[in-house]
Formats: sequence, C-alpha cells, structure tokens
Amino acid sequence: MLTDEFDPLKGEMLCVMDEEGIVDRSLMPKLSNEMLIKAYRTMVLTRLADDKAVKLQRQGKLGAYPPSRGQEASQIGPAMALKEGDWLLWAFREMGGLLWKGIPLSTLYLFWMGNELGSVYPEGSNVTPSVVPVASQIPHAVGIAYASKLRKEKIVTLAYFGDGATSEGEFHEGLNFAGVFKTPNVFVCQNNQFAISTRRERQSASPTLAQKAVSYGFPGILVDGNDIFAMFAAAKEAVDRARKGKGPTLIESYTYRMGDHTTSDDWRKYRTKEEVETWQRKDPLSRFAKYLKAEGVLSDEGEIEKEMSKVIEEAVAAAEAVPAPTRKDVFEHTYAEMPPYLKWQMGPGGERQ
Ligand SMILES: Cc1ncc(C[n+]2csc(CCOP(=O)(O)OP(=O)(O)O)c2C)c(N)n1
Repeated sequence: MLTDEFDPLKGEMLCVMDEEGIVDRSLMPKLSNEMLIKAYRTMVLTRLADDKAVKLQRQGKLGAYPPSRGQEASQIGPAMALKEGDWLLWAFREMGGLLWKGIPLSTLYLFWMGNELGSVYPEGSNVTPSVVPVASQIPHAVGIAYASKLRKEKIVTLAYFGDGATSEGEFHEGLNFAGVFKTPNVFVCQNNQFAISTRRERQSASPTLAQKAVSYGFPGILVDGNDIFAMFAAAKEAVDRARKGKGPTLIESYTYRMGDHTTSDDWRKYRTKEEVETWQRKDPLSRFAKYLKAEGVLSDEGEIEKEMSKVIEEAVAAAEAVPAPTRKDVFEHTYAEMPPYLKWQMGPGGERQ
C-alpha cells in the first residue's frame, strides 16, 4: 500500500514523475493510452478555459474568478479514480475535476457569470454546487458518504478543499466523524501553499497536513500535486479502500497556486517573482506533455490546444446566449419547494425588494 510506503510523519512524499521525467517506474499506475490522452486533453482544456475566464472577468463578463493554474494535475488525477455514480464535492477552484466529471464548461462559465443555472448540473453527475464558506463541503461529503454506507451502496465520495480549510472546525468535525464511522470518503487537501495571502506555515504547526489523518485514525499520504500519476495512484488506492468498506483516506496534494487567489487579488503583494518562477518550472502540464511525447503517445500538442480553444469559444457563446439572471432566480433555486415566507418576499413577479 502506498500509504504504508510513504509516511507523512517522516515527510515522505509520493512522486512518480517530476519535471525531469519518471522518478520511479515501479510506482507508475496502469493507465491506457486512451485514458492518458483524455487526461491530457482535460488538462489542456482546464488550463486554457481558466485563462479565458480571467480574460472574461477583465472584460466585465464574469464576476470574481479564482484561477486554478498549476493545480490541474492535483484535481484531474483524483477525479480520474472515480467511477460513475461516485460523488464529488468542491469549493470554488476545481474546474479540472468538474470538467473530468462531465460538467459542461458553459455551465461553469454561467456560474461565474452569476447565473443560478450555472449550478444546475446534468442529472446523475453527482457533483454538488460550489461552496464558498471555507470547509463547509467537508461535513456534507461525510454525510453523503455515511448515507451511502447505511444504504449499502458501493459509492465513494471525494471532497476537495484547500490548506486553509484545515484550520476550520468543519475539517475536524468531518474527518473525526469519518474516522469513527469509517465512511467511504476520499479527502483531497490541495495544499497550494496559500489561503489568500496567508502562507501554509501560518495555517498549521503540523509539518505536513497529511499527518493530521493519523489523529483521526485513518491513513494520510503526502503527494506531489503537480504529478498526475502520483495523484491518480494515491487517489485510486484511496477510492478502492473506501469502496471496500475500509474507510477514509486523506491525501495532501503538495502544489502551488500560480495565479492570483481571485481576480480581486494581486499576488505580487505577498510573494516574489522568483518564488512563482520556481514553481512554474514544476508545471504539471508541461511535465505530462514531456512524458507523453517521449512515450510516443502524444505527437501534436498544438492540435489539441487548437481543438480545446474551439471548445472554449463555443462554451462562452453558449453561456452568453442564456438570458441574464433575474432577481426571481435567487428565490427559485434555493429550495425544491419554496417556503411561504420566501414566496411572500419574492412577490408575485419577484418585484418585492
Ligand atoms: C468561513 C470562511 N472564512 C473566510 C472566507 C474568505 N475566504 C475565501 S477563500 C479563503 C482562503 C481559502 O484558502 P484554502 O482553503 O487554502 O483554498 P484556496 O483558496 O487556496 O483554494 C478565505 C479565507 C470564506 N470564504 N469562508
């Protein structure tokens, strides 16, 4: 088991492929060429769609947007380990995981445009809407997993959250419950080194975040989050463990947010250009492309980029074609059945302030 081989208490980190190439071939997970290309295409789509979202925000077409540049492997690797029917919960910076799960890009753009229809996902996708209150998705994920356990369903629930989320009560409450009731959860803590401008070192005195799992009584593993293979391998093991009824796992993805916290932030105020450049050299996308080309799985990355740019233009056009939100939407999308006091507040045509 990888969780036995890599001890977070000793600071050991799982890495299959770094920026130089393969570190340890014996750790390479089994993935078909078809899966590899799908993963690469999703990574390219995420990178370009994320850049586009920042541009759209600058043009006044989106509200605030949290860029995910640099975290693509950290998100897509774990999502690749899920099966249809498994649940995925996210915060707000996980575009890659959602695209892998089949959420249309146009829906994600709609969400950032402030349209409630941007939280309506295809039936059966088993993805919950974005939650901005930090860590609030963790108890939800544990609740969903506990329910599936009680119903004896073989479903796994994966939740992403950031390093900042580990300082919230919900993190402790959720993981404590998960440990006691052995819920089928996979917790993916994306340690991108920052909670807005607060550095990881100011978040917790624990040398690693993965080791926090020890106190909850289940395995934790520290993983190179810019390595798609390591992220997939750790998540696959965790998903299999959860599906077999052996309980949860905490994965700390050691990565870096290359861009701003959101489009309202300016990273230059709290970190140096040199630091960012150091991490740019560890880029998960160029690492993966280099490997795929060396293995002869990828020949023309330019062609994929062109194709994905077209997908993005179509998604923007589709999102922009949806009528602008009205004030009524706030009322209509909150409950399956609107309670009387909300009906009163909304007024017959949604006109009451
Ligand atoms: C309960 C709560 N407190 C504060 C905020 C303001 N806030 C938004 S994002 C963020 C930082 C979150 O950091 P982290 O969990 O590491 O995720 P990241 O943004 O790095 O993806 C904060 C403090 C919030 N949304 N919710």
